Amino acid sequence: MTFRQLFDPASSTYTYLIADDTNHEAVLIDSVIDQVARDLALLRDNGLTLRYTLDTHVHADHVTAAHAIKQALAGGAARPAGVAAVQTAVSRDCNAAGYDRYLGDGDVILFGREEILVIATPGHTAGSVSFLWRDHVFTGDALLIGGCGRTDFQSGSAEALYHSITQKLFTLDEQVLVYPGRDYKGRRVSSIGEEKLFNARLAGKSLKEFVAIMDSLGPPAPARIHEAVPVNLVRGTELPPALSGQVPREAAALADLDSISVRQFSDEWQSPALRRRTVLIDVRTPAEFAIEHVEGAQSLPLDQLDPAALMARVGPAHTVFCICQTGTRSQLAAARLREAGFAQVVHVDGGTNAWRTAGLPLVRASP
Ligand SMILES: N[C@@H](CCC(=O)N[C@@H](CS)C(=O)NCC(=O)O)C(=O)O
Ligand SMILES: [Fe+2]
Repeated sequence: MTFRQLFDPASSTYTYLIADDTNHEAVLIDSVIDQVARDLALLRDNGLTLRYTLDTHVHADHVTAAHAIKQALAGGAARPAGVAAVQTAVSRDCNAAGYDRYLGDGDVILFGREEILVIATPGHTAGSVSFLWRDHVFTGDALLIGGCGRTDFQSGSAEALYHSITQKLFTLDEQVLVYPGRDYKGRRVSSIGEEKLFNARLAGKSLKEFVAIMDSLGPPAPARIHEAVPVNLVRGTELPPALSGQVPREAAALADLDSISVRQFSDEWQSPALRRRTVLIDVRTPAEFAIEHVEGAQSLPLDQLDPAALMARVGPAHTVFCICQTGTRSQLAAARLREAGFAQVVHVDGGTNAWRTAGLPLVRASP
């Protein structure tokens, strides 16, 4: 077995390489775009065949190298018959486009004779997962050494993170080694037992205390967030030329988006006066919309969103509310609409999932 913990100094994030000894198949976890050359050299020098690039979540501070590495390897020597291509994989709850495989809790990733179990650990982002391999758990930005990821963007939730850590990660054997997605102090590895005892945010803390700690943080946004999130959501760096020109402008618009909680929006949405000067667009796929949606929402899937057509229909003075499943796609849609000249665009934080969790009514397809 080959195992490497690799560091990207610019983002202070870790990438992990695991390879099986029997057939030399490998996986990379949380690769970083600035380190593609390093990772490709490591694979080549160790005679490894990459099977998967796994992302623990949609990163906010760096661009994933998943798609670029896949592209680089596809351009290399022809694969021997029977050797599978690299697959990019991320949780389906990230709502990121362009991956080959969308993961859910309990899924298993196979390479050589090794296996990795996917554990959904939402909270830092709604789509964050951890990967359990042998006695190693790769926790991304959910559980960090002595701390945890922030919960103030990307549909993060302190409550969800508390449950993910205390009810899922902390129920693993105390000997399991914790390999985090980042560390700013050079710490490389911890264990479940150590984190249960010493983690400053979680050890001995109630949910209420943890939420109060997370609410008090107010950290500045990651320096690269407005580049990283839109790019990671839309296909790493493999953006089609038509879209790549748009990303920086969308990213700028993402910087000052307005958001509204599901409860507040549901209250305001009752008002007929508000509805006359407002439109609620649901940017999920028609299939998702058909299953359940907020009453009065109009289905306008993100990949068909034409801001100019919407403006011609409703006028630039209309307030546009955007909703999706978790609050990720709605931010992208809102940024595009802002960029196109709508004066007031608001995305509904947490999307239809948060709406349902809050016990608010949804229009459902009849069984
Ligand atoms: N200074 C960093 C901050 C990055 C940041 O906020 N990272 C998020 C994860 S995407 C986090 O939760 N960091 C944990 C921490 O700061 O303790 C940057 O600008 O990139
Ligand atoms: Fe993160």
